[in-house]
Amino acid sequence: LPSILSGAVHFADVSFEREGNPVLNEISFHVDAGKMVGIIGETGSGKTSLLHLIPRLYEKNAGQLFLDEIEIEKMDVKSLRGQISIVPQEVHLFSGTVRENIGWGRETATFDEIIEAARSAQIHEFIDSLPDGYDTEIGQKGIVFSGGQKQRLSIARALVRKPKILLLDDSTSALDAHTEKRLLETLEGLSCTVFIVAQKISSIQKADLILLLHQGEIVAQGAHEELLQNNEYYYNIHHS
Ligand code: DUT
Ligand code: MG
Repeated sequence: LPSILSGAVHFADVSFEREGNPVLNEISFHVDAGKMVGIIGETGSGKTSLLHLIPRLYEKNAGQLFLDEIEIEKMDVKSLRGQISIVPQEVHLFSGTVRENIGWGRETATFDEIIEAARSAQIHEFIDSLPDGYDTEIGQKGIVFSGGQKQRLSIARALVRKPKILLLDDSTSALDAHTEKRLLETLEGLSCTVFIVAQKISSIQKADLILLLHQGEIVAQGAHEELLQNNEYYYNIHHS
């Protein structure tokens, strides 16, 4: 069924395993449309796996996953993926112009839409400062982007698709604190539910909902202040 999502996400006891090994265990949370979810947890705790379940890049083994009130299995996969953008943990740029790299996957995007996405991703000024601007070649024959520039280009590529759900997998780790803050403020202003996987609490402390993962389980969830007061484990990582 093709349906236009508002962006609400609901996990009900979702479990996921790979080759018989449990990766996520009975994950439950709810986020309303347009809100921001922060996910933290040590390496291997299941953050990437959790994100991948939403556009069905991975298939859960148990539980229910609803977008709005619809179970994801009841939706057309193409329509589902058309409304969800994921910025993968490993950024892939290809040989081609900056403009082509941002428009990749959405060939109908106009130049104005590409610029708007780049502005939101805090990369427009940098692109504009290049001698060839958006026509600059990336890759072996062209310029080499820094880690943080690649991350922002990759976020612009996700935004140009105008998603209802945006999944950022450790996509701000190479940004300085000031740029990251401006990016998050811009994302807050979009009518889009945003999931941000991060390594530092400072990257996600303004999120409406924070999920703390540990060995595939949510060991704490709530807003920053609430978690600081009520969860010793969260308090300890914040102060470590
Ligand atoms: N896993 C596999 N095969 C895969 C992907 C993951 O066995 O292709 C396992 C490894 C790990 C668990 O799933 O024990 C969770 O991995 P995930 O990549 O979801 O963890 P993460 O929290 O994203 O780790 P990192 O912070 O290193 O990105
Ligand atoms: Mg990961």
